[in-house]
Amino acid sequence: MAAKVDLKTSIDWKEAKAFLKGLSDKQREEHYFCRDFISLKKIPTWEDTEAKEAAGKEAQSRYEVDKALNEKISLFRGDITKLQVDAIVNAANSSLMGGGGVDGCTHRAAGHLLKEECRTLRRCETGKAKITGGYRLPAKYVIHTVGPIAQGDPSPSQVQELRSCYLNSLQLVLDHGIRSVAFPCISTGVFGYPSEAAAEVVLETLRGWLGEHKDKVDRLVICVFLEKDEKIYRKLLPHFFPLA
Ligand code: AR6
Repeated sequence: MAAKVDLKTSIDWKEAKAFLKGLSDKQREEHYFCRDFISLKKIPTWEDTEAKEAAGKEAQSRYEVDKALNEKISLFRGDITKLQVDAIVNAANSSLMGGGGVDGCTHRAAGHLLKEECRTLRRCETGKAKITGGYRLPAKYVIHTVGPIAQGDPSPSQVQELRSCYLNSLQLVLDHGIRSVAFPCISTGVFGYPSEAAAEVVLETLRGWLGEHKDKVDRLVICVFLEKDEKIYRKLLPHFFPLA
């Protein structure tokens, strides 16, 4: 067994990554940045959501009811860095060297080794995605994607770039055998993409992708941070993931 590595003081991200890979899920918990992490079991699926009663009885859905898909999607409001899922997605900038918003939170929580690994990835273009370890996060991986900067009405190419952020992240999910992944509301903070327009793109993209790949994942979590985003998703989800 590899010698124990202290993730707070280590300067070698490769060694730390190899060390974490050799640990069981239980053993990894000792290295998390927080104790109040939230396991996947504690995140209700859309099928089990307490909003079910109220959820869009009157909503005109564009899709058929599909219980299997409703069991694979969740809406969760809170800090994405606390989620014990296989991967969290980070709304990064093209330098991949950290910043504010969810990017700042992710780097603070994962610790300094995340930046060391990101440095080796060089840059990331808008709409593309790159993957690293999660280090001190409860998530094993971080998928870094760069959303479009859209102050005001997004152009057709910005819509496409936002869609690509989700699809390219999901491609990495498949490539790495990741079974659960949480997404923040990419581009809707500092990058200024209107929240409701973004949610439409996100839900259409996730519904389409899940329709094709549902057997390859256990859960896609939409992690909102702000109350206004929670309201938007509660309103729109029944249109894309109708409940019986
Ligand atoms: N957990 C979940 N969501 C969060 C968290 C958190 N801990 N913190 C913020 N959010 P933003 P962007 C939400 O600005 O618009 C950075 O400086 C937030 O409420 O983080 O893609 C990068 O380095 C919002 O809904 O990302 C880039 O330069 C969403 O995350 C730039 O910001 C996205 O807001 C990227 O801008």
